[in-house]
Amino acid sequence: MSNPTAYRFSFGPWNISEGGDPFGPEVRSAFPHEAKFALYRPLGFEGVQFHDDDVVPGLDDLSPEAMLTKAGEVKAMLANQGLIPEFVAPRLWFDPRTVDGGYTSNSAADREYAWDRTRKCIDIARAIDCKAIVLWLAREGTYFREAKDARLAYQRLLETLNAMLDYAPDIEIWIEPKPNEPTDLAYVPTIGHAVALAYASKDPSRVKGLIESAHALLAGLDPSDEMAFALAHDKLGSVHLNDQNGLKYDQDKNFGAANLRAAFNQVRVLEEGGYGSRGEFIGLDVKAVRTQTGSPVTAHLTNSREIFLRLVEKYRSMDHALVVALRESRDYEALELYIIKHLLGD
Ligand code: 3MF
Ligand code: MG
Repeated sequence: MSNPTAYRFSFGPWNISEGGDPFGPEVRSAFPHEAKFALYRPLGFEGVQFHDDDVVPGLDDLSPEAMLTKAGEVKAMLANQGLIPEFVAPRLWFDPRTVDGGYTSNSAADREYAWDRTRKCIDIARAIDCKAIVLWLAREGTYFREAKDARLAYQRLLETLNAMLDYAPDIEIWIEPKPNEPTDLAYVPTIGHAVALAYASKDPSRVKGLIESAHALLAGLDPSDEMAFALAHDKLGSVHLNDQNGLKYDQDKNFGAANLRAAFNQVRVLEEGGYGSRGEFIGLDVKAVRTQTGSPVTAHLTNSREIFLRLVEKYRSMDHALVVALRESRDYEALELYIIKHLLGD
């Protein structure tokens, strides 16, 4: 194999959480973002995933100057810790003006808020030298399918992409698809939808996707195939590796914790597709479980990273010639047994 990829890893400050869930309050003490930055490198991570208000808390109430001053402080903090901002995502699901979605809201005033907020997000990204904007389209959907004109909603999403591309010719947009939660029915539920929007946009080379393993599973799809589809179109901007035990709430379990073979196949597809060779991050989006004590809790991050790297070793130590031969002879039973034995350490 020529020059195996040396992966770099990222996570977002929300991945070190206090354990609150819809049924109970926080169970661990809060840990400020500034203190979290110092943890990244020692834990084996160099990329930071951000929401706009992770960089500038309360940004809606600040003047543009104050917003950029705060972003400048964060840029200096990252530089001090040797960290790279991987992306900034506009948080369009907290504010009362986003109850019906942002870009697809039925209220013109709320759509205007979503666009203002998106421009601010891009300004913040530029201020911290970050070139990627992630769109997790959280509330762009409905709980009542008749509530919105879906065709119009998709047009509005496309208009937003084009407006973003015009506003900032130096950025890429990575759409993070998810089929449900917090809405019942979300627009852009799969990477296929995201890639179609990318091709329909005015600059397809700057619109890509971010695939989260659990989101693909919640759509009833195989994450490795979703990744392969994006890679085949050179549209895999990043990944959020994690796991999900069936069609439930969004669990964000540790990578490989629910289905090790599916995790192996994600690693295989990423390795085969050359993902990471241009500096793309292995992003994690894993949740700290409520039962874990201590502050901060970080084992879920280091464990997921270790599982990923162990699976990379498994892929690289596989008998690749045997796999080719078994594919050619179509002895898929033997292929499956070989893969499972290899994963078992035989
Ligand atoms: C939701 C998610 C989000 C996004 C993040 C960045 C909490 O299911 O996965 O993480 O990844 O908002 O877009
Ligand atoms: Mg995610």
